[in-house]
Amino acid sequence: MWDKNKIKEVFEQLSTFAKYLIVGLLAAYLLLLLTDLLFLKIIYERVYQLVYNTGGVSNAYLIKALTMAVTLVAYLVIPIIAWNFIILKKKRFALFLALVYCGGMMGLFILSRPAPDQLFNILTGEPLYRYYRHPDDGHIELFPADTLKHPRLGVPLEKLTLEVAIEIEKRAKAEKKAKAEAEAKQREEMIRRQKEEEERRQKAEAEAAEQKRRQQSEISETGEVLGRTLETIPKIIAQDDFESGTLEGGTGWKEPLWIKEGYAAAKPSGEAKQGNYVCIIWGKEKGSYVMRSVDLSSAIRPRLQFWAKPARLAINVLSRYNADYAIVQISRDQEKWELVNTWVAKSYEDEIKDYSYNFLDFDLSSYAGTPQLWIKFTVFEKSIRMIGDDPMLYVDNIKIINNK
Ligand SMILES: [Ca+2]
Repeated sequence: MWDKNKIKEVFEQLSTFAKYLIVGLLAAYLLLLLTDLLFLKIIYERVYQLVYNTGGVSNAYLIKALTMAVTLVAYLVIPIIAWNFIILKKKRFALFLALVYCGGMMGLFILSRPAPDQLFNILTGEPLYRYYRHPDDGHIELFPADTLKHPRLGVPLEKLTLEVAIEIEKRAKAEKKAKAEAEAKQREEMIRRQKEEEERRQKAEAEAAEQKRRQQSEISETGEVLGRTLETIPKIIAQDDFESGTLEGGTGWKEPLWIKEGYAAAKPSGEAKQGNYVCIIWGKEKGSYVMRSVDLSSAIRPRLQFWAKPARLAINVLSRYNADYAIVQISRDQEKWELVNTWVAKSYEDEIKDYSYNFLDFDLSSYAGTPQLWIKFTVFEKSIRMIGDDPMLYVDNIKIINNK
């Protein structure tokens, strides 16, 4: 029944068909591979654009790495989705997928906003915005590319073009420049105002100082102020309270110590008027003294103030005109002396008399301007003593002050 030749012929025909089939299958497989590659490319590009648009990653290599990772995951997951969702139609899987999809879209919505200053899709060159040009001032307003009409005016929006984009850039630059100029001008204005304010303040201060100076000049009868303010003038010009326990203490004097003749010392004593030490001068016939000088060239109505008391002043038993005495003097030149105070014995009883301290407050106004004024405490022994101590003068807490 079966001709050998016929069988051979059919077999040959089948063989030819099989050849076409194999070639066809191969071609289909290649096509499938190509489609797969295209699919991969599309996913890659999409993901690249998304990653770039997030603006969070700016380095090109990082973007590529991230893109490749996401692409690979998408490439592997999409067939699983297709199999379970499209072919098997699993309901739970569909629900899960829908939820993931919604979440993913929300995430993408946030991530897919264009990077700052980005107007076009960097891969496709498609504009990311539509625009509206305001007819009054030519001002260009941008909206996301999926906004078709102006939200306030309702007019249709145009797709962004290269020309408009360049115009926007130019306008932005001009605005930036104008803003910088305005800010610089504002700064200059502020500096100028501060300067003016400072000048005004200085002028007011100078005027106030001048007024004060004038007032003080009026107060000062002798006119020693000469433009100085009272605050800068010290109250105390010189002082010594002898608490150093030596004749080298005190402040403000021209000399480092009290110049001494005869017997004198700063002594610890219960007789001190102030503190524990007092200056004691023991008299001798030609006079024992301490003296020191002070500069009054810039003093204002100066005063000499101190505490003093004599002790054991006696009268001469042979001459009623001779008696111990103590004096305080001042002088410009150590030749002409002005007497500040005198203590002199007047009776026999004076020798044993318990003298009390005197506070002496002597006006030195007529010596203001004197570059050197000497102050001298002297004790003379004029009595003839058989027994007992010399006459003495206690001096404590000497001050030369400005009487402002
Ligand atoms: Ca003292």
